[in-house]
Amino acid sequence: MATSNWYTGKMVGSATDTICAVASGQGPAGIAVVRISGSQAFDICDRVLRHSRICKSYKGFSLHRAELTEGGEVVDDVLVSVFHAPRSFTGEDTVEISCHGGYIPAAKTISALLSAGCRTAEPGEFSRRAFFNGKLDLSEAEGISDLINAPTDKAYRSARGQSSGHLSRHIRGLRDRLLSVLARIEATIDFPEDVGEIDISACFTELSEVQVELDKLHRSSDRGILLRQGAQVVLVGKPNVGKSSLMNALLHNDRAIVSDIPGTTRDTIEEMIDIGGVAVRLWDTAGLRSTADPVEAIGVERSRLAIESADLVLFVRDASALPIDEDYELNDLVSQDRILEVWNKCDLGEYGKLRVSAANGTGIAELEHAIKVRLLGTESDQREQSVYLAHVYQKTATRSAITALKNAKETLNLNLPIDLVSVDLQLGLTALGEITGQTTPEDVISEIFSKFCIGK
Ligand SMILES: Nc1nc2c(ncn2[C@@H]2O[C@H](COP(=O)(O)OP(=O)(O)OP(=O)(O)O)[C@@H](O)[C@H]2O)c(=O)[nH]1
Ligand SMILES: [Mg+2]
Repeated sequence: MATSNWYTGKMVGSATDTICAVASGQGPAGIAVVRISGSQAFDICDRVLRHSRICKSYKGFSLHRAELTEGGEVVDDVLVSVFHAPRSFTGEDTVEISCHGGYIPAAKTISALLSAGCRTAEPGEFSRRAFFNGKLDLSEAEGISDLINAPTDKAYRSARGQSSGHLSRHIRGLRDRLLSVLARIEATIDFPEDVGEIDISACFTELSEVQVELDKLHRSSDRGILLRQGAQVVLVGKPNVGKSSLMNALLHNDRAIVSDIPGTTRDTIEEMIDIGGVAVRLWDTAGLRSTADPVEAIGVERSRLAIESADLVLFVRDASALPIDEDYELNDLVSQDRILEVWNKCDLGEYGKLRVSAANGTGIAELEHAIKVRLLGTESDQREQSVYLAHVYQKTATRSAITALKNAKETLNLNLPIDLVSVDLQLGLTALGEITGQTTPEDVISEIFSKFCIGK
C-alpha cells in the first residue's frame, strides 16, 4: 500500500492503513505485546483470532482470551485488549494482542496480521497518529519517547513530567497570555472607537512577566538536554598522576590498568556511570606528554580528541608534587568553564583545593558532588525550574520567542505604531507553538516522529 502519505507527502504507507508492530521489547520474555491501530483493526483481528465473539462487540478497555491462527493453524494462546476510537492511544480503533514473548511468537503474530491486511508501522507512527488525532501534543510525545530512553532515574522523572503535560500546560499558559495582549492590540487597531486607548504599561508588564518565565525555561535547557542525552566527562593529566586509579574509584570497579610506570594507559577507555542522576560517559585517557613512542603518541592524540568533545574535563594533578604551571595546551583545547581541577594522591601531599585519594577513597563523594554541580548546577538552580526543556529545538524556539518579546517591548517603549507590536507577538506565538507542535511544519513533525522506536 505504497501511496503518498498525507503527513509527509513521501511515498510511504497511507495514514488510513491499519498498522501493526511489536510494542514490547524484542527477545525472550514472558509476553510480547503487538499493537494494531486503524479503522480495520477489529476486522483484521477477527480474521486471525479464534474467540467467542467479534472484537467490535467487546467493550473498550476489556481483556479477552483467544487463539491466534496463522494459515488456519492455531499458533498461540493470546490475550486481546480492545480500545474503541477515540478512546485509545492513537485515537483510532486499537487492539493489543499479548502473545507469548520471544522472537517467534511475536513474529508469527505480526506475520498473521500482515496476511490479514495490516501494514507494518513505521517508527513512531502510532505516536504520530496520536498527535494528528489530538491525543497528545508534540512535547508530550517527545516526553514519552524520552521516558522510554531515559538513561537514569532523574532523566526518567524529568521526562515523566513532560510526557504528562507539564511543559505543554506551561507553554500553553504563556501563549494564552501573549494571545490576550495580542487581542487587546488588535482590538485597538480594528475598533479604536469601541475599545479606546490601550493600556501600554499593562501590556508591557504582561510581556515582561512572560519573558521572565521564558528566560527561566531557557536557562533550564542545557540541564534538561544533558539529563536526556548524558554527558561526556574526560580524565586528563600528566602520566602517573592517577587518572586510571580515579576512573576505577569512580566506577567502584577495577576497570582500567593501573601501574607506577608513566605511560601505562595508551588508549582511551570509556564506561557509563550514573553521577548524581546524569548518565556520564567517563573516559580515561593516555597521559598528556610529548613522546617518541608512536603507539603512545596515537593515544595522546586520542586524548586530545576526547577533550575537545567533552562536556567536562577532570584535570587530574598530583597533590604530592610541587604545583607547576601544567595547563600547557589544555587551555587551548578546552575553555576554562569546562575544566574541573582535581588533586589526587592527597594521602601523600597537601597541594590543591579539590583533594582526593583514589588509593583510599578520600574525597571521592565530594568529587562526584562537584561533577554533578558542574553539570547540572546547584540544588537551588535545579529547584528554580520544575519544567525542563530537553531538546535543542525547544531551546531554539524559546530563544526566538524571547527575542520577539524583547522587540515587542522595545516597540511599545518607543511608542512606535502598535501594529508593529502585533507582528512581534505573532512571531513569539509561532515560536512557542513549535514546542507544542501547534505551529510546527508537517515535514518537521514527521522528522521528529521518525526518530521514535518502532511500536511507539
Ligand atoms: N598513594 C597514592 N597512590 C596513587 C593514588 N592514585 C594512584 N596512585 C598510584 O599512582 C601510580 C599511577 O597510577 P595510574 O592510575 O596508573 O596513573 P595514570 O595517570 O593513569 O598514569 P598513565 O596511564 O601512565 O598516564 C600507581 O602506582 C597508583 O597505584 C593515590 O591516590 N594515592
Ligand atoms: Mg592510566
